[in-house]
Amino acid sequence: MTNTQVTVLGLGAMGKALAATFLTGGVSATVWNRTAGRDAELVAAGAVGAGSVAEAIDNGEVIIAVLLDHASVHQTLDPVVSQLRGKRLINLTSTAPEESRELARWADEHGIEFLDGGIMAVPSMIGTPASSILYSGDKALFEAHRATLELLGTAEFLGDDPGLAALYDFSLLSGMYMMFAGFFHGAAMMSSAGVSAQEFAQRAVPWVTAMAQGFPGYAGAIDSRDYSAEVQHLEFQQAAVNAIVRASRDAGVATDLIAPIAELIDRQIRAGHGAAAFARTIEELR
Ligand code: FVH
Repeated sequence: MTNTQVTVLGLGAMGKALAATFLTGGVSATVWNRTAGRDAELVAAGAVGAGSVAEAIDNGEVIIAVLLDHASVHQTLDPVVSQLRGKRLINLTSTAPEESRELARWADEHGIEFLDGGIMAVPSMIGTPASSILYSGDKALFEAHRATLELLGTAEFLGDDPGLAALYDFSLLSGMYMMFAGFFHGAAMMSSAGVSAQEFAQRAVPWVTAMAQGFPGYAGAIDSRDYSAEVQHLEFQQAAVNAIVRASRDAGVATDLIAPIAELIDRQIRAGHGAAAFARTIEELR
């Protein structure tokens, strides 16, 4: 139990999960949502339901914004900026790194302490050991409220750059989206043979899990820029990916997802790197 007075702005699926977890952990929480009436369960569980953003901010020492996006954070906080002076603002809204940095500058200009966070969890995971939240920005703010933040999930401070947590968040999410899209592509191919997505998933989970073990090896090549390869060089990968493109077409599956990977490999080969390792395709991206 901590004695911090927390205010949660935004009672979507995530805001509700955060507020409920604070209450379960014995933290006093005031809650507010743009659309009225979404606080009923939380109020029944002990939260103070604020009738306005201004009232919600007045009640809180630490203000947590968990809104839709960067624009909604400004739409909510700009009108009450003078009241935020001297308060501590933690932004858990998914904002792009530059947007988090902009919020940090805005907060600084108005005398508001600011910490940004990236939630690496879905609402049902909040408050469980599977939940992790990455933070960056004001370290003193993080340390002062670490115990409260730990109620939500593992709390990790990454550095002073207020955009760093969001950069990690969005980089991890990019991997997630491409992984899911890869699964959809494979499932579409398998459906051409009447295999259900459920059946395909049974094989895809252990396969992708095993393949993820290759990340550290790729990372070593990327960090050192040593792309020498004894086997499975880019010309080998080109043949493999082109075969997947053909197999996709034969199965009547659109190549929108796989074709760009073939294109990255082709460009590297055209640039004279056919004997290099697959990891060299990162040079087409950065
Ligand atoms: N849900 C998840 O799995 C992910 C996990 C990782 C982090 N994200 C981010 O968390 C932010 C909130 O997500 P959410 O799941 O709570 O989202 P919704 O259920 O759609 O609720 C959105 C809330 O934002 C309010 N809102 C929207 N626009 C405005 C605005 N212009 N001014 C004030 N509030 C606004 C909305 O209010 P209302 O529509 O009920 O009036 C909801 O409270 C988000 O950044 C995720 O990317 C969640």
